[in-house]
Amino acid sequence: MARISYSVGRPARLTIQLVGPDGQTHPFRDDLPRQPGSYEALFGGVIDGRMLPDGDYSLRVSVRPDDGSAAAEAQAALAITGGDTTPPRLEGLALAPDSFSPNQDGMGDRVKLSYSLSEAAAVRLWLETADGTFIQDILEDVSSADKAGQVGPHTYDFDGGVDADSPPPPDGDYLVLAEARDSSGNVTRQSLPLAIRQGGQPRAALVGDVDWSDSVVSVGATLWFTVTVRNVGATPLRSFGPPPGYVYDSNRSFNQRARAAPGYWPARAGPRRPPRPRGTLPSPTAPPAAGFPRARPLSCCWSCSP
Ligand SMILES: [Ca+2]
Repeated sequence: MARISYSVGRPARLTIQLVGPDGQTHPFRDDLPRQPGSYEALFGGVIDGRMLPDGDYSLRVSVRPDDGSAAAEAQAALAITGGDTTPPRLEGLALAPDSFSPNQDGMGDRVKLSYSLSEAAAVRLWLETADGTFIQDILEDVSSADKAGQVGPHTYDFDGGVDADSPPPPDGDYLVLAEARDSSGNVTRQSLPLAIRQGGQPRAALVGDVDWSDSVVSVGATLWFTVTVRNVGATPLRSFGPPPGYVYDSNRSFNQRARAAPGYWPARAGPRRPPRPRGTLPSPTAPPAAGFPRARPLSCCWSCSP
């Protein structure tokens, strides 16, 4: 690490450059404002995320006073030897899928990111808009590696923050930025597009009371109940489990049924079922009572309800 010390006698603009053996100029500080005083700058050989090649350089410090008086310049020789010019690589950086719907409805709620790091480096992933506005960091799946930043494979599981009960970023087109910085200061940055569609926090509310068929159930009889759920959020909700009208018995539970027939089933919020006289429970396969809506096809979800 080279320490560059200088003093400025009056308000001025400062520029520090390194001129290489090939005559190429590398700006280290470019026309920065400086008030009178003493300054130090530490230079590790890296400019714009890349270590300069080994060689004999000319360090040029120049100031341009704000009052328009004559500019001043000082030079010093600076040799770079044994520099690490190899940047870290995020090999196979991939994102799947490239469009998702972080809304906890069980479909397309997550994105997997993966890469293999070529050398130990500090790695950071984040989401930003197309115009470069930072949105949020994407944290590594701790189970994917013994230690962050080590050589080898790494995976990330991104849910937009919904699992932590935070609102996901608004629907739109984004970029996932991945940056790796090795101990020498070499930086690699890559980006991948990521779209968010129908993101949001699921919000449901029960409408009215649960409508029980009876308050007493004799042995072998069936207890019916009807509950109306309304989507009070801004994103689709999806139910899962057996379809409306499914009859459990003492040998079956919700979880067992869900395993036997995995998938998503429709539910519909609608007019409440009219009161049924006691002792007239319908067969599970009987048509719905008048005024009670039939189940919709499987392509429907709660948010489709009027
Ligand atoms: Ca989803």
